[in-house]
This record gives sequence, structure tokens and C-alpha cells, in this order.
Amino acid sequence: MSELKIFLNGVLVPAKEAYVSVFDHGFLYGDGIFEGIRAYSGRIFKLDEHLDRLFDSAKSILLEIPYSREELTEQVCRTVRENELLDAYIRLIISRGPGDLGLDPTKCSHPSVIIIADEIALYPQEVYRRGLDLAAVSTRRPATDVLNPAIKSLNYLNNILAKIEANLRGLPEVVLLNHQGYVAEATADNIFIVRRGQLRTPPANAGILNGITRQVVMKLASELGMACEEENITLHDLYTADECFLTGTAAEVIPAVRCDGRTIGSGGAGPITLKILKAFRDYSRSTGVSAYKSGVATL
Ligand code: PXG
Repeated sequence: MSELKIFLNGVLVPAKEAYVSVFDHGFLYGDGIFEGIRAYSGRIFKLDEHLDRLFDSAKSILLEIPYSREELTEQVCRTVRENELLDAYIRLIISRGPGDLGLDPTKCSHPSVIIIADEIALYPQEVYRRGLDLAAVSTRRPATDVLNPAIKSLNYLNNILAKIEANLRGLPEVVLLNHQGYVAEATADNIFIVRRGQLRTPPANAGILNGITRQVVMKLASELGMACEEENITLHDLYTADECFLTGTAAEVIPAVRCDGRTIGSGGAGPITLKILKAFRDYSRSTGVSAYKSGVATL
């Protein structure tokens, strides 16, 4: 494949020339925000919802995105198009931009805007049949009044610390509790359990990122006639659930069959999980903003 082109502050540049300054506060302090978005067959899934969350994250950290929603939509499409991608993972990043060596964000007058569209690395298909083995780790999600996980910021050290625990245990994913000790989410995925036919997921304010996949799954479940409660989940609830699955842009809907040595339900991908996974796959491949129908980029 030809070299990737990266959108960098208004220009598509070859990947080997796509650099930001060492004074960028995204690099110095993790001061910035991002979205991870997926395209299926050239159509960008839930782009509006991702842009809603991006603009909310920006507002929360008092970062002014130097493009309108319409311009960002067009530039995301253009980046996919120019790289001739159909199934893609898109990373949209807005950092505070270059400043000085102090923390003060007002010294950064030009946010850096980056769009990377590339092929996507997926979990092997057999994991969707066999299911994940999880563990609850000691790293907690920060309390919403400390660093709200609802902000999709470039500061992912909390999640990375949990990922390090996962790596040390040889596990692909782990569960983080929130500051109250309830189950919050995985390192880059939300969590659902099923008990007696009912779905349950932690509430959006329980110290989680309110995932777009999570929201789609809740809607699909209700359309399938399944109730989904947003309610606190304890580790006991997780261990004794009939089924468990994780949701996220990359993973979609992935079964989890063990946690901390406890077998969840039958120990295999459960029937409700598989029904939701199928509904999600059908839906995600039948909707989205076409990257190939947009007009000429106008920046
Ligand atoms: N929780 C966290 C902490 C996340 O970062 C999700 C849940 C799921 O949200 P969506 O909107 O995708 O359903 C995320 C997002 C990757 C990667 O490379 C994925 C995320 C974040 C960073 C990297 O797979 N997931």
C-alpha cells in the first residue's frame, strides 16, 4: 500500500512528515482530546455522535477547536478518501498545540488538529466465539470530580496503568473499578452484564467514558425487546452474571467469559451477547456518513 497521508493542521502530509512540535502541550502534558472512529465500507459510523463527544470534551477543557463541525466532517471524509480506505480506524486528535514549558494553556495559541485514518487491528475472530478472560485490577478510574473519565482526553495514563497490569497477567483486557468500588469499565471498552434476560451497564456518571458503542447497544437491545438498566454493578454481580460483554469502537461487542478465576455463566459466549453482536454488526454495516460522496474539501 502507498504511504499513509495524515491530516495535519489543514494539510494532508505523508506519514513520515507528520510531526508535531516537542513544545506541543498534547505531548508535554497530555493536554488535548481525541476520538477513535470506525469506517465500514467507506461509511463513517456515528460520526455525528463522535463529533458531539469531541466538542463536549473540548468545551469541558476550554479548548477551542479551530474548525466547525461541518469542516471536521469534511476533513475526516477527505482523509479516508485520499487514503482510499474502506474499512478503517480513524483517530481524530486535537491537542492544545505548541506553547512554552509551563502548564498555562493560554500560551498555546494554535491547537494541533490531526486526523489519522488507517487499517484497523482487530481481535481474532475466535475470541468472539471463545470470549475474554478478565480480571479486576488495582488501578481505579478517577472520581468524576478529580478527572472526569467522560472527557476523552489525551491523558490516558490511568488506562495505561491498567493495561500494564493486564500485560503483567497475560490478559487482553481487564476491569477497572471506580472510586466507590463499583465496576466501571475496561481499559478501552465499556462493560455490560446479563442476568435473567436483563442487561445492565454502569450509569454514564459512574466514572466511565460514555461509549458510542455502549449507546448503540442500549438502543439495539431496546429494539430487540430487551430491557437495559443503567445501574451500579459490583464484582459480585459480574462474577454471578449469566453473560458479560464489552463494547467499544474497535472491539464492537465482545464476550467475556471469566473474571478473576470465576466462570461467567456457561463459560462461553452467551445467546444474548451473540444476538447483540449480530444486531450491532448488521446495523454498523448499514449506516454511516459516506466518505466518498462528499464535496471538494474547502479549507
Ligand atoms: N471506555 C474507554 C476508556 C475508552 O477509551 C470506550 C470506553 C468505548 O467507547 P466507544 O465510543 O469507542 O464505544 C473507549 C474508547 C483503541 C482505542 O485503539 C479505543 C478507545 C480508546 C483509545 C484507544 O482501540 N476506546
